[in-house]
Amino acid sequence: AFVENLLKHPTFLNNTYTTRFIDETPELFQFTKRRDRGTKVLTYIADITVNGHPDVKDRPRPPLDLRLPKPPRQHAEPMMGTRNLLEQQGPQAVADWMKAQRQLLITDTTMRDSHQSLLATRMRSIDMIRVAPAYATNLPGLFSVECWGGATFDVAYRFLQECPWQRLRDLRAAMPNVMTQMLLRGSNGVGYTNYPDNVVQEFVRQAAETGVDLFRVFDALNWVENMRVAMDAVLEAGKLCEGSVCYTGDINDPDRAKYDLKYYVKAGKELRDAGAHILGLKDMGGLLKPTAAKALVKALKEEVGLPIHFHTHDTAGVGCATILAASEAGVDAVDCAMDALSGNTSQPTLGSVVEALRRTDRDTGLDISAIREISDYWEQVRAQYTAFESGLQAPNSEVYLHEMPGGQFTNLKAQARSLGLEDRWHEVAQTYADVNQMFGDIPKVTPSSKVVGDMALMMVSQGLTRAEVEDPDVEVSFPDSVIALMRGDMGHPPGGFPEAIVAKVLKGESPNMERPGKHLPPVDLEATRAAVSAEMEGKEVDDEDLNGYLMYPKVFLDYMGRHRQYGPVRTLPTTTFFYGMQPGDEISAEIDPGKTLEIRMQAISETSEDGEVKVFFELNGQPRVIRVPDRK
Ligand code: BTN
Ligand code: 3PY
Ligand code: ZN
Repeated sequence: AFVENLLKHPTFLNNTYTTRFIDETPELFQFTKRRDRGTKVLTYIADITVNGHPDVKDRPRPPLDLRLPKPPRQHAEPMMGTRNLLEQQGPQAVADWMKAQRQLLITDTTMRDSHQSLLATRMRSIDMIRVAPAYATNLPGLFSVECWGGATFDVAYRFLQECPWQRLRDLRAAMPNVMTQMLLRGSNGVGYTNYPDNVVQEFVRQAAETGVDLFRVFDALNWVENMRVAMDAVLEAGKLCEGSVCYTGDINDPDRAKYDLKYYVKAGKELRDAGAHILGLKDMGGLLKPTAAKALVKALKEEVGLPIHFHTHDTAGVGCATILAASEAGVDAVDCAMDALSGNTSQPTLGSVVEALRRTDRDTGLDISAIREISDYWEQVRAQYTAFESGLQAPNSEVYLHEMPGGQFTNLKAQARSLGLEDRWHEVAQTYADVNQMFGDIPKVTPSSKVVGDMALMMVSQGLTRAEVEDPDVEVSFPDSVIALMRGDMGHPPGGFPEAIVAKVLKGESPNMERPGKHLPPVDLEATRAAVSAEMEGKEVDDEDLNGYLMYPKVFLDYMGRHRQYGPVRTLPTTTFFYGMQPGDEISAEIDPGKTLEIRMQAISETSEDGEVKVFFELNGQPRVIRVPDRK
């Protein structure tokens, strides 16, 4: 019956169906397919229950009686918000409005940077989608919701077994009045290396189509030349282009004179001339101090003329102070995270900034009780992710030494742990600072920050000092990422890399001084689609999946393979996804709008002689037995 339905379906007859067509066309599943997806999901639950999820192995776990997080009620219909202005009058009108009005505009980063920086990017879509309608109705005055890009794209496929495009589509639908925002790493897309120009263009086109309104674009070495392809693609799509300069050093430190006020003003003007609607001031490490913020924002406002959107991290604990100083100097918009996921390596505390400005001339106008209710929801969500907490107990001024971005800090710490270097963390931090100086004092943000981190871990684990690495007579085997960086594969930092280290790393080979994308041949998109479709047992992949493949070929194909086996596991509650179920537990999973699996686990057998475990379920009232191998 399924095949009959499929053959009759107009989309199929038109030959326009895609891999998602089958998931999205529930009428095909009136017979066998629904049971198939149910069986797949039960297989996943059984497997996790018996064998555990590899990602949370040996990590602290949440209490067994944790309840499903309950989103706040919706106060009203969604009111007009920034998205409506963008849709009705276009991106320039949004930029003009930002400058013309006086409230401090607030971006909520909880669904992207905050969990990237606190929980290793592991927040699942369902925890976001369930609260998104409350954002639309209760906080329509937010400037934007950052909910996509950065590391979330690859982590969704790689670790969460879900499609990042679907996350975006669902969030967009649930928040029709507030702008969505993504972080785009310029020519590095949402990856760790430069992609061919047409891959970047195609990715931006698709992101705009699926639901991104505001693109924060940056280059890890602040090379505006290397941002043009991405910025032009955003402009072409009719969306808001926030060209960003990454803050590094200290404008008040004469020893870091390379990164002085003039440097940032010049970068701001270059970004304006490249077509940015908004100037992003991206302080990924949380290094901008309050007094410096006041001077910098004032200079940028006066000399660049674009509205300014300030992003920082609270790693040192002074983030709110810096935001308030920037606000006094006239910054137009700032990034905060909802209270329960704020502070430390995340963004400053949204509710606190709102309160601090209340009844001042920069009053944000946001409803503090709505903020508290949404934050209470996030508090319950966070409790499910205990396994991914970093253990960071307090803010720390050490960030001014190492300058690690907030989004890298907890990841690097985890990498250090896996190499047995956790108790030598402060050495890693000092070495990270040494590597930065050895590379010529560069902006450190994905992917340049990852290269500095790779080098630092390698030096600490091999007991190498900076002096030894720089000594031409000491043989050093450099990490691949360091070789790529020195070769110019990610472009060049202000002032270039020091000649001596380039010569040593490249063993005399000369680096490419041009924009990396200039030498990467365009990818044949349709040939790639055909090749990937062949891997998918002949089902033609759609544009979203093609873009997933183009960014991360292996990660995408692995995801698709697991999807065929486990089905739509994105719909499972988070504790079920990571820990499975216990006999007596009951959950629901809405696999399509209005189509819900009611799952009850009844019993788990002993392991049989041939190494299998039987897991007994009730699925929508019908008994089901799933066998899984005991791999423990
Ligand atoms: C992942 O591969 O990390 C996430 C997807 C889940 C795959 C499941 S987890 C239980 C079973 N054991 C594995 O190693 N993979 C599957
Ligand atoms: C990312 O690129 O993921 C970042 O968060 C950079 O700050
Ligand atoms: Zn950030």
